[in-house]
Amino acid sequence: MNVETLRKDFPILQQTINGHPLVYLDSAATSQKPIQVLEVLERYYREDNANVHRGVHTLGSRATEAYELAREKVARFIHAPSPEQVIFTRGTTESLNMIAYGYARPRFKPGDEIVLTPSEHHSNLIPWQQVAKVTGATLKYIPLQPDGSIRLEDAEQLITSATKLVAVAQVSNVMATIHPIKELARLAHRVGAVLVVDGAQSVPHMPTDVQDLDCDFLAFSGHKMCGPTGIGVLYGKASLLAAMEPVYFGGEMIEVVELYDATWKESPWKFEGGTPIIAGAIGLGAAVDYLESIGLEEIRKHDEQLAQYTVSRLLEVEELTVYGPGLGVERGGLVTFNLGDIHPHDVSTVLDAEGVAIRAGHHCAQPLMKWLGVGSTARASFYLYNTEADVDVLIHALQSAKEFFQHAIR
Ligand code: 7TS
Repeated sequence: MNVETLRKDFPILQQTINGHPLVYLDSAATSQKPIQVLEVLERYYREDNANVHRGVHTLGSRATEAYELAREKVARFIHAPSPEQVIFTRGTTESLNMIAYGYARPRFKPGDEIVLTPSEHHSNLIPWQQVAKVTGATLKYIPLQPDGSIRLEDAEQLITSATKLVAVAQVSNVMATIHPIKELARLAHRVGAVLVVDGAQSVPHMPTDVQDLDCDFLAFSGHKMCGPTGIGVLYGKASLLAAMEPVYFGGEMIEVVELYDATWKESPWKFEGGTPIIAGAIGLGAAVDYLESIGLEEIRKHDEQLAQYTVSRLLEVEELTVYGPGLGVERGGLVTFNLGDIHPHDVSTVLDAEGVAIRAGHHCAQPLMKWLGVGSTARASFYLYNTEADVDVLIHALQSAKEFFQHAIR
């Protein structure tokens, strides 16, 4: 993997911000898009644009073929047994809500339990809170270790015959912890519960094999993996999707409609009511092609190395706290930190003046911030186009920020 060469695929990176070359360290929020994806999107709108699954005209057939080909590509990418198990959604948030509305709400009752971790993104937390409120089910949390990991013994104790659903992010968007999905699947299945995996921060960064993981549902977003915004995926096991209710009712998802009733198509179409996200799906297919041309093993190795390098360099900065797994312990491609008692928004603003883009805030994980005992944190996150030189600029900018605020305080 030659980072210098592939950086040329990302036109957005070739600019200066506030007089400095852009150093983009916010890919956990959204990744940048290569020309290979931009060109496919433009070509689709220029040459093939039409609605899918309706007309029999040539453009309609071309658009439908391209849309369904994208589904096949995504299915292969995550090793789904069939493309019919890949539902196109707006993103991770919508995918998780669809499981909550279509699977959990009609089934759960008082006494049932939903098991989560306290580090979940709000998207994998609030839908389950709402399910609990409506159905009378109870939420249980697997306690976190200081580095954000969970102990399987704790999970085993919490996942009981009352458990109906376990929902966990494969990689935490704050702690960077990688959770043991296969083992959690085993624990969930032992008691007849389903395992929902939030793959927003894992699918873009490592090989994904849903059959090997044995997860029941997987949710992820296209925009974090070089694809466009507004497209995501819900994968489910075939039997679960067959039993699950549609969430959106309307055009395209029906079989027969009468005045007082209607029947649905099979999965995935019964879940894709209305004109689907055609260009988004085709763009995601192009993103999958792009990532596969580089190799997910390579990307994983690169992101991990860069994250480890960042942790080692951040530890050199006085008064800086790094959260998550320690140096040398496997982590996702991001590092969350705080610089003394300087507000992360101030850190981020000073860094932006030097062309460095990081995220500051609660990262849509307020319960986790409370657990960490902070209001917010700063976070640098990486992808295939980042280099050690980017990290060096970050460290230099952090040193300047520290000096700036120390002088300002005195
Ligand atoms: N789950 C995790 C673990 C995430 O990191 C995110 C987005 C989501 C779910 C929601 O994804 P969406 O595409 O539906 O919005 N995380 C972040 C982040 O860390 N910074 O900005 C968005």
